[in-house]
Amino acid sequence: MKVNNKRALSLMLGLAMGLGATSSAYSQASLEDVMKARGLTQKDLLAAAKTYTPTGGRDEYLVFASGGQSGQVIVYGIPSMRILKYIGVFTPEPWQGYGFDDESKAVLAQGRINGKDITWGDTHHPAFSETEGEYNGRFLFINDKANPRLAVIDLHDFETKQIVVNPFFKSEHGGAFVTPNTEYVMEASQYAAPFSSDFVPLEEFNDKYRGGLTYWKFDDKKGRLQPDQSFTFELPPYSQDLSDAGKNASYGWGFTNSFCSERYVGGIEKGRPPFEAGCSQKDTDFLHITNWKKAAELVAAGKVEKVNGSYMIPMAQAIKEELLYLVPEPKSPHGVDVNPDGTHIIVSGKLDSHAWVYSWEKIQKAIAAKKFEAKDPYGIPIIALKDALHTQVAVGLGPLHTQYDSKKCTVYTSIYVDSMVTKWDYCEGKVLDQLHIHYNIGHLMAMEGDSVSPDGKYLVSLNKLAIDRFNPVGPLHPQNHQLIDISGDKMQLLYDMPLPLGEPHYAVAIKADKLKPAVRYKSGWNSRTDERSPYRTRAGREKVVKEDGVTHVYGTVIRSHITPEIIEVEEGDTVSIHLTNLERAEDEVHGFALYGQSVNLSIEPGKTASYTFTAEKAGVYPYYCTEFCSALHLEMQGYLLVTPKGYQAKESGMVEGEQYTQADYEKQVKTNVETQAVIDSVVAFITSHNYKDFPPVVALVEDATEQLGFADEAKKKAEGFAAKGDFQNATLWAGQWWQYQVKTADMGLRAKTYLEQHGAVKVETK
Ligand code: RUQ
Ligand code: CUA
Repeated sequence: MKVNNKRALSLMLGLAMGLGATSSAYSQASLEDVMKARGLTQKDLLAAAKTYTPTGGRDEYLVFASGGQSGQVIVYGIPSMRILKYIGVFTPEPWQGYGFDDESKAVLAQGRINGKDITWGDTHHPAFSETEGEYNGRFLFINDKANPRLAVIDLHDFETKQIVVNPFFKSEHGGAFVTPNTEYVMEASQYAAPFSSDFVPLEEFNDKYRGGLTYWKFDDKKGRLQPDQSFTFELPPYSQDLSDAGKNASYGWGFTNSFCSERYVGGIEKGRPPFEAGCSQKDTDFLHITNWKKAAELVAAGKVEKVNGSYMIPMAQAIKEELLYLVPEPKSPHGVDVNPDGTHIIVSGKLDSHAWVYSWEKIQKAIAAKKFEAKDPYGIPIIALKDALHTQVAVGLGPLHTQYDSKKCTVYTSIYVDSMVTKWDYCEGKVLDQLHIHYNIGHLMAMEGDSVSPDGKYLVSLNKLAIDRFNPVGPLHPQNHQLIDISGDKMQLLYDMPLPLGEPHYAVAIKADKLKPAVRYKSGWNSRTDERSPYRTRAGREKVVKEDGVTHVYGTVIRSHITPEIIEVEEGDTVSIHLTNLERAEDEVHGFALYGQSVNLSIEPGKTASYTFTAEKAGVYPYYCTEFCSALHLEMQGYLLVTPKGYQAKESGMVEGEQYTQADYEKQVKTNVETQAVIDSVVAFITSHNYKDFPPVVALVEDATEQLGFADEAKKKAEGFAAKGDFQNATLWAGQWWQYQVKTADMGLRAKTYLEQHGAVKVETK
């Protein structure tokens, strides 16, 4: 790749600016000077040129990273490593109104456990929806390890739509992993527990504690998981861990590994050796192989019983129906990763220095021939290692996860203890390259690495420790994601990105052009149910009505106005405020905050968001828009007046702070006439160009036209009062007329700029 010198130079200048007074680099003109001043090498410059994205530039890939204990998903771009969004999933996120508006509270409420609100999550593994094994860019799934739940995020608007709670598990880790057509999303338990919610003493661990693997049915059209069609395999209490779905050759099967198949239960308090000793005695644990396709057929045929309202396949049935097998795997394994054509499965043992490559062909042969070396204590057939293994490769100390390259047979394995990435060939069984990372890598992720056709190009190492990589910010350090160029024979470290939300366990990257996010909702939209909101309101139809004891405020927001401006309720009333954003223009979001209430709404164009509360105490409660949406954003305000019970308003009218004369009125009108001239010239420019070919401009023009309509109404009112000699009201309405003009002009100018910058051409005007 040729380095663009101009770009690199401006990058260096930009970086140097950050150094301020301590460096003279800012004023230096040549690249060489800057390099010298900042102590940069040629290699640094090359890395910079490979990642730097100039203003307005876009990334080739978008990464969706787990936000770990933040219960969120973090979205960032590759190669720039710029963070684009946090998506609230299991945790309230005030900027997005998530967990604050009624609509999203309903989503979080789906995730209650035993009736309790759980307002955080330990997210581990995001996964994209797939079609024939390719990421289709429509949905993202992510799990919560602490409280076994799965969430569905719709990539049309990057919002969480659904949370489901596992009906059997008390903890999980092996999710989310999708089958090649998103038929199912896998979720495997982690710490064994009774399937019921009763107390069962630890003495009954072997008999009553269970692991499991749920296949959640996904309805692609509805975009929701279907709990009533999902099923769970009952599994031994082996601490099932990560999973992966078979693909191509192994389509229809799933793979789940486990640790602590010793079934050791700690109890150091009772003088017993601790968990970690008891859980690492055996040289091998078990890889579980499940036939989900056949299991789904049994469910469809009505051959599987429901327990607690959910399909559950007991071990005895799974064994009898030939749905479940075990294969020994390296000691205390972690990742299990199926290769793109589904012919091989790679498992790494945290306490082994080898990655083990299994052959699906061999496994299938053993299954077909019913060739098993033994049965486990629960009667599950065990396939002998020699009948399943393709090869073992010494990759380093503490191997965890493996990602596949676009090049055949090439893989990358994260080596936790040695803090490095090992590139190796799993067909030939040889190591190709190794790269040190900083520090203690967990997962690693290649572009579209879980699909049937990985793109290679870049690898991200998701490190457990940052230690000395960034400016210290206290004992809690940022996380460190390192970007690695894998396009050549040798891996090259390009960039360190501190992530201030952790711990991001896993991430997935998709080609950015596969995503088609919306810029606005259909008007009056409940984004969480993806239906029109019953509380949607159109301009001019705002109202306050009492229905079933609830005061419903049907309001609207538009630059720079909340309607209604004054809401009056009585002490003790239940109030439900519904606000619809009337804007169509891209990025014109309004917020809503109210004194004394824990609320912030994010009302994107078209959205209707609601907030319901009890007005417990009489008083004055200002509210306002929380997004700096327009020049008069600060004036986007109002009052909720909670009157005491039985309050009677006084007769006397309102006395305004200022008195206006005919001269004031005429001065305002003069300004308005001048403003109109500006608007006319902008309109002339827009309509003389092919603006209809630019959807963002069309949206702006629609909004501007609406504002101009409001301006006209205000103008008529002003003129009416002026005719009656009421210059107080005439001046105020003339001021409002001007406000609408200003908003029109603002949108018009934005549209004009857009056209100029995007090569609009002149058209014939009649
Ligand atoms: S984890 S570092 Cu996937 Cu939860 Cu492996
Ligand atoms: Cu709307 Cu500020």
